[in-house]
Amino acid sequence: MLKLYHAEPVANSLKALIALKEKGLAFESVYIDLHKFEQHAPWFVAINPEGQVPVLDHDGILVTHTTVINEYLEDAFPDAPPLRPATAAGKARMRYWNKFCDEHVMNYVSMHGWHRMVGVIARSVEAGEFEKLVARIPLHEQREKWKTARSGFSEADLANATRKIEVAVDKVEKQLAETPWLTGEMYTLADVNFFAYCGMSLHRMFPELNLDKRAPRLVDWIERVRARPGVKAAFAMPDHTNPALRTFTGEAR
Ligand SMILES: N[C@@H](CCC(=O)N[C@@H](CS)C(=O)NCC(=O)O)C(=O)O
Repeated sequence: MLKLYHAEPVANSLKALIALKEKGLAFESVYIDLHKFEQHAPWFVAINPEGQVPVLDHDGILVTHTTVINEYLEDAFPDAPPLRPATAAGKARMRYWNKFCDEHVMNYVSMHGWHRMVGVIARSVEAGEFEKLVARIPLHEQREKWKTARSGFSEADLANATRKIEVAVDKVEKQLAETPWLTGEMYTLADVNFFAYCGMSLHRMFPELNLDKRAPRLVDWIERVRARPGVKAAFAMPDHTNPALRTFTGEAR
């Protein structure tokens, strides 16, 4: 029995949802409302001491961190359609891209998302109440991120994040000149990873990148990923985001 604790089909939640849907695995969906800070509630922190979504529960085995979750699904369900190459070389290429997405992409797109969206949520909470909510966030980095979201990220940090995203866009464009998917001939967890963290929101969040001109292969890749039934099914999961805050979401569904 599989259960996924997740939020909207965006970023980390989307990444795990796509893998489950692509593999055709039935699962119980448990929605965690980030707008209500449910991820920091004691009952949820008992499930994930880091107070973040998503979390996979497979017959009582709790798995956190999306790259780990998605590879766990490959190992635990070998008969489901694979999203990981069979060869050692293919696996290494996929993991190289996963590492790149996790270390050099996620936090930078996330910073812009938090600046535009989570900041609005953080500022909607009254002062005393906000401090109480922050005090129960288990990870120091996340506590700081919530505080910064409330006060606003610095222009220098945002500019650096944009630079990192530009580097990623150019790097992926270069790879797609060589191979149809990030890892090679096969659509893998690396494509899922870059799409969920970056690809899905590029047009909407960074129109100034002029993507159609700068990275036409990436634009085509985004369309190919979006067209996949598993991706469509993941996007069809409930989205309770306030429409006014949809900087990450919306366009796709
Ligand atoms: N490295 C983690 C990151 C998880 C993460 O950042 N989750 C976000 C949602 S996209 C979250 O729970 N944010 C709410 C918070 O940190 O308070 C993963 O890959 O799962």
